[in-house]
Amino acid sequence: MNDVERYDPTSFEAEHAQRWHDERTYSTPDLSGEGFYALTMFPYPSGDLHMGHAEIFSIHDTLVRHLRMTGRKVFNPIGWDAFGLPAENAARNRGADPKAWTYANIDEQRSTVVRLGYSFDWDRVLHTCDPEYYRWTQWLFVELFDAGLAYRREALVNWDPVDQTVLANEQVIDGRGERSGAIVQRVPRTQWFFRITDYADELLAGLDTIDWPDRVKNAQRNWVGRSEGAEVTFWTAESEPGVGDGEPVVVYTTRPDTLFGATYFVFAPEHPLVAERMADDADYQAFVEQVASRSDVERVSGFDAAGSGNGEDEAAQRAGRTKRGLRLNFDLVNPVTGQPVPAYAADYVLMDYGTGAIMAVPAHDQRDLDFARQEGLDVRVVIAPTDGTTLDADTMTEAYVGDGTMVNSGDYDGLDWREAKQRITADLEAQGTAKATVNYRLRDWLVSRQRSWGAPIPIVHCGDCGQVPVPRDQLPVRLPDDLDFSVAGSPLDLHPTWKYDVVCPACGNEEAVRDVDTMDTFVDSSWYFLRYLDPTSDTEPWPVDAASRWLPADQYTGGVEHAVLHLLYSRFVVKAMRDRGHVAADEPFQALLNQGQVILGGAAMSKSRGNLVVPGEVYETYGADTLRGTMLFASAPEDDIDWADVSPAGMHKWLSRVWRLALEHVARESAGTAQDASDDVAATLRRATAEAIVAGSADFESRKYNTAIAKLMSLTNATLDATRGADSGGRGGAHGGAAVREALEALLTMLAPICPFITEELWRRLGHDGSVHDQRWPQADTSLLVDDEVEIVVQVNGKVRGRATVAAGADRDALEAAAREAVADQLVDATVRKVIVVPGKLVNLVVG
Ligand code: ANZ
Ligand code: ZN
Repeated sequence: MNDVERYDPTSFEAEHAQRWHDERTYSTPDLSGEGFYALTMFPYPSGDLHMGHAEIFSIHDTLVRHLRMTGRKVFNPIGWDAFGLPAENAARNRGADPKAWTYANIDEQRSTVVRLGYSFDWDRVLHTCDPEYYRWTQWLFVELFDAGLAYRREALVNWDPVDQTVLANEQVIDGRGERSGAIVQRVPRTQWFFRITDYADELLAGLDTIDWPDRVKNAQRNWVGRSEGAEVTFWTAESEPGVGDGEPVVVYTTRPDTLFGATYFVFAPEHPLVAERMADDADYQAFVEQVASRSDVERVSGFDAAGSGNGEDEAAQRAGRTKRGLRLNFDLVNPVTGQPVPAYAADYVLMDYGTGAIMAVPAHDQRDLDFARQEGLDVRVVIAPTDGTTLDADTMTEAYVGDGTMVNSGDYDGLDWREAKQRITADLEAQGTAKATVNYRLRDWLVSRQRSWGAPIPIVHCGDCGQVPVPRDQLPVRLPDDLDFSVAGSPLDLHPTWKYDVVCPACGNEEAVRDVDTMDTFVDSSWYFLRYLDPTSDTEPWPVDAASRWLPADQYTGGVEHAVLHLLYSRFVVKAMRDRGHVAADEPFQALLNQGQVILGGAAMSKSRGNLVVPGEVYETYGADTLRGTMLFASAPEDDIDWADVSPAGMHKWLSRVWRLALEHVARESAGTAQDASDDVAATLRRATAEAIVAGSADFESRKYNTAIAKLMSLTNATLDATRGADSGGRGGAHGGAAVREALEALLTMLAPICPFITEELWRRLGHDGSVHDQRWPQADTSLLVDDEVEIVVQVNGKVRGRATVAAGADRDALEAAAREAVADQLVDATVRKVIVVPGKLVNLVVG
């Protein structure tokens, strides 16, 4: 039969897509009761969708459609993360209106999302740049301000000289601005912060309650960076060395046990005591200036961002590592040895961590050892390795950081270092020279940006009242429409009237001015999943009841590049809002799935490298189903996809076979030639169908969509075999009736979440009125799976009298029942006195 219609997805895909969109097929109008909150990271509208979006949405949509078919009520919203720098850059470089640019990109992305059949809830769309949205972002700021969790202070901040803005630490990568690539400078500025550090312990503890990939949890743990140690007091050595003579200097150390090995002492260059004592020293002034041009990351790693290329091996990196230091004009006294040790300023000690000063233990800290070798300073081993090797203080180049016992440490010699850590801390605490402390690497979240395409910070600065939040009922503080992006600096700040056009909300002072900064776009995205619950409300940011029922979202899908920032900020915001009574949940996202990347020929795709594949190329040629199927067949969701290794043509070919198989069957049915196949052929196919359902369902449950597809391909072949076998088997043109239809319907329902269009179309062609997407997930007839059965021997009084077929793993009672049935005729007049069962093998009935 060759005359069935060819598979041409363009003839029906767009139509189904538009219908699903226009009829709001996948809306969840009613958020009462329980359900599954399926959340995917909302896109940034910088142009049309790219392959990364297509991948994550294909994975996410398959997950969602499968859940719906298993009977879950699923809430699956989408929106756009629409504020941000690219719009502003388009305005600056090309004179575009940032608002028009943004909404045009959203329209383009939205129509692609619709065209690809992603089953989002189109009734609850939000854009973070809508005043109806950012009104509530500002409300969030005011809430945090009222709670004492938003505050303003002068700080050394990361200044990006190209983008002309302050960056959060998180946005500085290897000393460079995340977006611009410019070397970031440290400059003092007054900025707004959110007090995320208040939640440091809870942000750590909460990680144990959520189902996220370990690498993401570890990234968060490292970012929070909790360490236990002690603050130990040293004294400056004045004319006569001795404890207590000079000024106290407190250091933070995680290893008080190594105190006897502290052979020198290092201050952050900006440390006030150093600034005071070295005020007249020209070398010092030059040194401080030099250090100011380096970012924290460069300072700690010892690399210049300008010089560090990726791909250098470790040895080359080590060789290139420099610690810039300066000998100071005083010494300090080690409180346990009573000996004076030289003091240095060095850039690898940061001012805003711990106390800004350290005791240096070169034998057991690599940074200290590198510096000691560079400056020719003493090295003293105080921990002897557990494995019995001996460290040579004069020649060692690797600091020893492993386990061991104390040496060269007076009364503490012989103790395990952990024990010594406790005792030394306790002893020094008793003397008043130490205090056990906990430290965090986490810093407060710097949220102000000197940008104009963002949510304005809703604060008025009044000469009399200070910082006054704009009252909630006067929000939003709107962005003006007539910003001039050709100015150097912040267009919002330089707007002729905007910041002056306000009076103090508290006292009416007409001299008051608006805050001219906008919020980091990570603030916008730290709460959008709450707003989805009712994105049009103008009375509240989100409904507290629904939020408490739907949060944490059951599943979040998105890129691992958000392992720290977005995910940590969202967790903080939910916890802070919970403490203000606005939501009951402790966490925003219960489970997290990070998709792999789509790369090409082993490298990241990029426009500048000229190796960019865009979704349009694929779906215009082969259809959306082929794009989706190719994405999911290429790898497990978590693994990267190299587009050079995949075959949309191959996927398209398989879908064409499915198409043909279904239409040929329909033709046979209407021609009346679709009699049942021979018993053997039908039984084989029915069994293949049951197997595919069992194995395929397990793959869907565990999200191994690639192997699920492989099973559906096998089922396609089995179905083809059945129809061919019938053709050639000479059984009177039996082309497969019921068994073939059963196989086809199972195939289509299981393929529906992955390839929603072809399955919808064929479902109709098979004569169904409703949508395949409203079908229940197929159930296998497990009685057909005879592999799961075993044959046992039945004995009567030790002699073999029969055999029985039982389910593998059947229990004693089932085995006995099967055995009695198998030899029922011999038991008629007998009484069974004893039953001996060898599971899976034999039942012996002892009668008498
Ligand atoms: C002595 C020592 C001996 C240290 C040793 C480590 C190993 P975490 O775990 O990250 O908190 N440190 C303290 N303040 C610092 C600063 N402002 N800038 C740079 N380094 C600083 O690291 C704590 C350790 O980092 C501290 O413990 C200190 O070095 C150093 F075998 O003190 B340690
Ligand atoms: Zn005032």
